[in-house]
Amino acid sequence: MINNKFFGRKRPEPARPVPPGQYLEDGFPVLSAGPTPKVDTATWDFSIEIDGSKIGTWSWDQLNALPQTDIHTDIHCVTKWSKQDTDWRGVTIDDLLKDADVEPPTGFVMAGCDGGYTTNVPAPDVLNGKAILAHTYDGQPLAPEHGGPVRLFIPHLYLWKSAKWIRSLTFMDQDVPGFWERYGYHMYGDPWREQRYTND
Ligand SMILES: Nc1nc2c(c(=O)[nH]1)N[C@H]1C(S)=C(S)[C@@H](COP(=O)(O)O)O[C@H]1N2
Ligand SMILES: [Mo]
Repeated sequence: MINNKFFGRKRPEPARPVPPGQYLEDGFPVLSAGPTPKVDTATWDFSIEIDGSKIGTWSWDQLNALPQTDIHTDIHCVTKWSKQDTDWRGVTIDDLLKDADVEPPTGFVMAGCDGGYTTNVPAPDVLNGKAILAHTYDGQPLAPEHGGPVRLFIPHLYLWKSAKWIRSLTFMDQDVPGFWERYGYHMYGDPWREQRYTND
């Protein structure tokens, strides 16, 4: 067998197609708009608001006591790198809503984070197992620079929608632009339709 290493370091071969305009990355680049905040799991909490009312707040221990969901998937950053076969563990938004005993909301949702970052997605895109609050990556606690202790993870959209250091989800009727969306990033961000910027 001919070993790729013989020819020097190469970009990995895709195990399956990557979205248009993307290349494969085998490292895990860090992209943050500001410094990595210090988040203490002893005081951390996460809350969900629907139409102006807080329907639930969870501590770190409460989050970990809920059913845990594993996601094995590819991830796609708008800066054009994709990474295949990544492993994440966390709690689905469905299980949080079930725990709060509320019906799945409609409309849109804004993610809020320590450090002030925000990002918006339609409500259905965080329901039906499509998104988790991730606390584990590749079997290890999620590193602070990648959003640990807890980040939102929405793998079917560009990674800027996966808000690091998440503290809240706010469901509402209107689709309001978040941090990067206000600077011209797409309101939805489907990598397979190459929705990078506002008019894509
Ligand atoms: N809170 C917060 N979440 C964030 C960001 C950020 O700056 N702050 N950057 C976003 C962007 S633009 C990308 S591409 C991904 C990068 O995630 P990574 O650093 O784990 O690769 O996080 C997203 N989530
Ligand atoms: Mo990004």
